[in-house]
Amino acid sequence: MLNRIDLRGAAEADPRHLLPRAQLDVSVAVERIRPLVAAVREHGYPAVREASERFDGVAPESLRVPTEAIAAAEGTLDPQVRAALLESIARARRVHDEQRRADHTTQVVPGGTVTERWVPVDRVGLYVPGGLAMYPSTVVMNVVPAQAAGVRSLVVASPPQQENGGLPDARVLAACALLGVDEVYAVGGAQAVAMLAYGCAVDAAGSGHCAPVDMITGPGNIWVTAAKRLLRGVVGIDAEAGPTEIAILADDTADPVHVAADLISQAEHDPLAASVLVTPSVALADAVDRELARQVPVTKHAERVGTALGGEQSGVVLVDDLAAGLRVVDGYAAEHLEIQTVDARDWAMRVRNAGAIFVGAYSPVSLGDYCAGSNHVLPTGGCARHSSGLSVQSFLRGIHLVEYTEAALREVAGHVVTLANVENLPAHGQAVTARFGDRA
Ligand code: HSO
Ligand code: ZN
Repeated sequence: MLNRIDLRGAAEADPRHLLPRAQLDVSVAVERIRPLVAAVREHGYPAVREASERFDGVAPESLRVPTEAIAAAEGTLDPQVRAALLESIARARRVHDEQRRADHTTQVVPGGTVTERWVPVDRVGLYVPGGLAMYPSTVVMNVVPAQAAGVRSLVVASPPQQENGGLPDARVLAACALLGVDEVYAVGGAQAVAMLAYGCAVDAAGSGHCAPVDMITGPGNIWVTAAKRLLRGVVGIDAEAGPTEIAILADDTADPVHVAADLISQAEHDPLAASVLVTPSVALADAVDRELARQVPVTKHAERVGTALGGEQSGVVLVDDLAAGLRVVDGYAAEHLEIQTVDARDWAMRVRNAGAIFVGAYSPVSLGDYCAGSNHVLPTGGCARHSSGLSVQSFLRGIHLVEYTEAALREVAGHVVTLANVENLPAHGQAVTARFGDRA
């Protein structure tokens, strides 16, 4: 089922070309949504409403979801789902709260300090897709770090659903209620991103207003991604999410039943999802193939999973040993990397590039998707080489506070003047020496 890529004996192979990734071309979509974004900026509510009618087939009179509807959605939650969501929220809160960076002051010289102050973004908009890609767990994974950072104002936008009377999906509303988010808009697509970025009235009478946000996070289809790319700069955005990926570095101590199940689990998201096994053990590769042949036909989304596993983006990579395997997974820079080997933690600590690492037999990716406490919004498409997943830090800005006394400034003044002169910016030097009676 999985393509086999044999790198045994290959010196320092660069796996990036051997494990191709699906490329999404967003630039064409950016041009297509440019007029809509401009219309929302210029006209506000009527443009958003018109786009909602056109793309979602429904346009609520008021874009703002009444708080009673959010509370009511929580009431309809199945008790088991509610308990699981609350556990997911509690664990994520515990981790993200503890990871908030503390301000740090460095005394550079006596009388001269630099403090890094971590200040939350003021207002954040979270986009939550509708339909197949609607995950209450993603609401949790976006809202929890923003709240842990201390974001004061958090708003959710999600497409109106015809079958829910023009409100967003009830599970999205319920997740908002459990997280304490009460500003929710029934708006989807590029028009939602534009509305969040520019702000607009929420009904024809202008009786309410959605204030512009400073940052937009959350997944979405190609139109949402295009709007986020277009509006980057007007607002901050998170990374552009591509199809999900799992890589597993495993040796012959790994259980093929687990390995196969984990490869299938992420393939379930998308026919373009990538599932990659990297192993020095041919016996394991064979056993995983047999397991896949057994497990795939009986999994609920067998067709999607089969397409993803059989696609060129997925495969088994055979390597000489775990050290060679480590080079492969580092080159690939997977969104999710599982280590199922002897001394799994030691190998995990040597990994340089991965969105998140799942260590040992009992830390599968799906645990991280829901209930580990870690965040499941992670860099895809090799972006783990330079980026991190969503975290409390994503919603904080570090502001340097520079505090020097007169004596400390006087002591370094000569160096400032020298550097200013070498850059032919003498007024910079003057700004220092003017304080010590040296007038230009
Ligand atoms: N594995 C996905 C997140 C997710 N899984 C949501 C289930 N629901 C990307 O990390
Ligand atoms: Zn998942």
